[in-house]
Amino acid sequence: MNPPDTPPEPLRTTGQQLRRRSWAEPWKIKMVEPIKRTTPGQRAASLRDAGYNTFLLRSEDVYIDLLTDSGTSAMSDWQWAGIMLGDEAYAGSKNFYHLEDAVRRHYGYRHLIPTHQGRGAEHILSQIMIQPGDTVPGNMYFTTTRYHQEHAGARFEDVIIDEAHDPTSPHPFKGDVDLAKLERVLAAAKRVPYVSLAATVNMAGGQPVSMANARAVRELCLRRGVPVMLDATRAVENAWFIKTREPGHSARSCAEILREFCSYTDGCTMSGKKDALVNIGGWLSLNDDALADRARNLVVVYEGLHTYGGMSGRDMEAMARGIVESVEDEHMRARVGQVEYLGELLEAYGVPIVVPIGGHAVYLDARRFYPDMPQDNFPAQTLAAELYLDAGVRAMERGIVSAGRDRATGRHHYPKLELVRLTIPRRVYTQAHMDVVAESVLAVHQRPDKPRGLRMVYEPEHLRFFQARFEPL
Ligand code: P61
Repeated sequence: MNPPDTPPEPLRTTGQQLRRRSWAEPWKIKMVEPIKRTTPGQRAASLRDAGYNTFLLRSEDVYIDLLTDSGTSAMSDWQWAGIMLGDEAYAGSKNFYHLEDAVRRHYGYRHLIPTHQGRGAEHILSQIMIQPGDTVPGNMYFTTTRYHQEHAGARFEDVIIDEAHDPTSPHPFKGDVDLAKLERVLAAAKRVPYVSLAATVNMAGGQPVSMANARAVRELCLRRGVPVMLDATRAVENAWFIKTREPGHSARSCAEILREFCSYTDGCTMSGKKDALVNIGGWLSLNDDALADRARNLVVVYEGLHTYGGMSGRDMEAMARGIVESVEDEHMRARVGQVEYLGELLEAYGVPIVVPIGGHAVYLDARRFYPDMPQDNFPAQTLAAELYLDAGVRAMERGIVSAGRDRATGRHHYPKLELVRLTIPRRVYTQAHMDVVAESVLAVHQRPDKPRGLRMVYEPEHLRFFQARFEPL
């Protein structure tokens, strides 16, 4: 073992110098869940049955499941122990107060309204703040967030920096708001109920917002009297990027950074299924007393009593404990480090991915996989299907299918980004799984015979990507 201050010797293998890693995951595995491989024939049949939509596959037919990091985390023994301490009282469960304490301590907001998951919080927030005809500016849309804003009568305006729409731009904070764009929207709109600020912007590739930008958005909005509402779903991952990329923050803890970041906002919606390391749960936080009263009033209509909001006592306990674990620097280093490992492997293989590598996922650039395929043939949907066929790896389309249709014109939105997301569940897969994924992506990338694409044969009315069906062209 090296004394703590001695830099480790680089490892030498046959002529190569390898970077020596001084850290590994800060946990060991206590329980395993078997997964099984499938044959090419089985995968072809499963994909056909699923209408070439990875959301419609049965999970038992998947080998390595990178559909999402949502609700797919492995809980710790401390969280599982908390499950046994569930207080299932209808009202005033002690676990609610533990959760309230954890959210106040780590996110800093005054009021906590629990919800069954993130979109439950988005629904309540949109209903209490938005009036028909409003405009909601935000740093790139997210599917459910925009859905609830539009459902309440608002129009969403994208005010993210241009670099976010360019998968090759190495900008370290591609989640940043373009302040000039925001100024223009604030000046032109009839009414802006709030600015919707998302941490580590999902649709841009898991790209973070800098502390400086959050502060600047706050100052601009204060001058205009407009509140800022955070989508805190992956705000701890955002804090890790601030720590590692933004000058002046390297000596601070993720926990400290998170508190400061949230302090520039007036409330948040949260899907606890991501950062907070649980399989279900979410919340709405607000600082304003009157607004919180309205939210508590509405939560009983759609979610449940204001002290459980659709969660059981044990779920709230697991989430309270998950929050505490999620802000640990060592956890975040391993979490984001694993995503980076897969991304760097793919880069080394010459596979076109979104750079910089995101916090929760590596995003493949389907346009560069299939440069001749028109966007109307759904390149990212096609690539996700091809990946599944190759080795049973399940990924998610994040392109034209996810973007849906413009409510006013009924035409497809044509997003600049046509991506496939390889999303890494927290504390679930090993480095060997990542190696297999990278090899499969490489095989698909190198295949000389390119598919022609897909056509949509069934299109649901709401959030179509979840249940749409396709056929190969
Ligand atoms: C995901 F294909 N994300 O990334 P809920 N905000 C943000 C999210 O990432 C998020 C929610 C709010 C999911 C699940 C999912 O188009 C999709 O707890 C930044 O899922 O309700 C969820 O939180 C909503 C997958 C959601 C999708 C929508 O995989």
